Amino acid sequence: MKGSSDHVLRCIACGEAFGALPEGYRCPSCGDLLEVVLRAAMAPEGFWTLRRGALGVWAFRRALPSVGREPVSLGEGGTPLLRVKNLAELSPLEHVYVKYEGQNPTGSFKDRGMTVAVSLALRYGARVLLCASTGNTAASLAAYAARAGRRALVLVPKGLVARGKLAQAQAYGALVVEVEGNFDTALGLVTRLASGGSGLFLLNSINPYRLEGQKTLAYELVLQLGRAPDYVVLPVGNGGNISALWKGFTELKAWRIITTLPRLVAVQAEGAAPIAHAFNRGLEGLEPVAAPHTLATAINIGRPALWKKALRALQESGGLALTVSDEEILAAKSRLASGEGLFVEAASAAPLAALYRLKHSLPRNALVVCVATGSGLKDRELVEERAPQPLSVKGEEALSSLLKKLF
Ligand code: AN7
Repeated sequence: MKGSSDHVLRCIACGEAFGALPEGYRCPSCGDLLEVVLRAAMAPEGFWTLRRGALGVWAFRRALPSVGREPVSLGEGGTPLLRVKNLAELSPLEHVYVKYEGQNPTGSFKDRGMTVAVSLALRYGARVLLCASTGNTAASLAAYAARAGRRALVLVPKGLVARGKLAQAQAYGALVVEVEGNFDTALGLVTRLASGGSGLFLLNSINPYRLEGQKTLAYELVLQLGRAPDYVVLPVGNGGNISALWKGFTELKAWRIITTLPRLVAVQAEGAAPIAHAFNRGLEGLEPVAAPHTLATAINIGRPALWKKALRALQESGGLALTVSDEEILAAKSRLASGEGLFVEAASAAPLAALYRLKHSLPRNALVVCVATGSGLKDRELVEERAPQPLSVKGEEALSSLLKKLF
């Protein structure tokens, strides 16, 4: 395998550095997670001039590992940041925004990481691209593999993934294999498959190149707001996105582009909340949830591979972690759609559900961003199962009298 000389991969525990991804994607000495450390920095002037152009992951290529060729891209990033206008129930909070990541090419934030990691996979000579997934990573990997002209293999836990996400991955030409067990079982399987010189390249977020792409979410927020937010609230599953966001913000601070850092608020579903529990217990370590369950299937993860990076992000940012029930998630999902025109998937509504709980404990003038990680078209069945029968009328007269009653 071959890396590029503009970065090293450093172990988050023992600090040992490597020129390229080692076998197994973890530190060969101590087994812990790796992170990308770039040799170059971004100058503040260079950063702020980006405000004038179109946003997107590759607008920040100077802060990304070099891919040495045209990136494998579908136009990811550059998603809208929308101010919440109509949700009066968020009062007294005055400045709540939603970063709508559902607008990415395959409908979730995963595309930010996949464009970078798949581009690097080619540099590493990958033949087959591989991941385990609760759905969105699968769809994203499949799309970028298609774009790169590579085959994709995804393992998903049987019966625990939104049907539309599987169909989407299959439409892009991926081989989708269901396995007995949960996401954690599938991730264990792919991690073993990807080692041993198999030519299978792993694209789950233990692959630190994924997080490089995903950190651009932080960059975009700062460009869109002109400053760092005070709080960023996001759903947490495997812990990749929160780690990536924190990396992005801390880089901007180190480069003196921002002067303050946000507090990160991790939201998990009650039935799958090992990170929230570990953080709130005081960081003694992770106690995995053996049989996680939530209807927000995207975040139905009991043994998050990136728990250490996620806890570090929470601790360093002075953040918060909380759990919300499936009922609260569904209620928030419905309010975002009917109140703001934002149709998000269940996991992506968890931050709003959390804000309902937190609204009296945050400063009322705090600048708060909720990350809406995926589109509502992703788990349509949740809505379809609960939708009322449409009214039905026969003829124009019946329609007129119905409308008179309603409007
Ligand atoms: C919509 O697709 O893990 O904490 O395999 O799809 O970075 O795991 C999805 C995760 C939040 C949690 N929101 O992010 C997968 C997968 C949505 C998601 C998360 C996921 P991480």
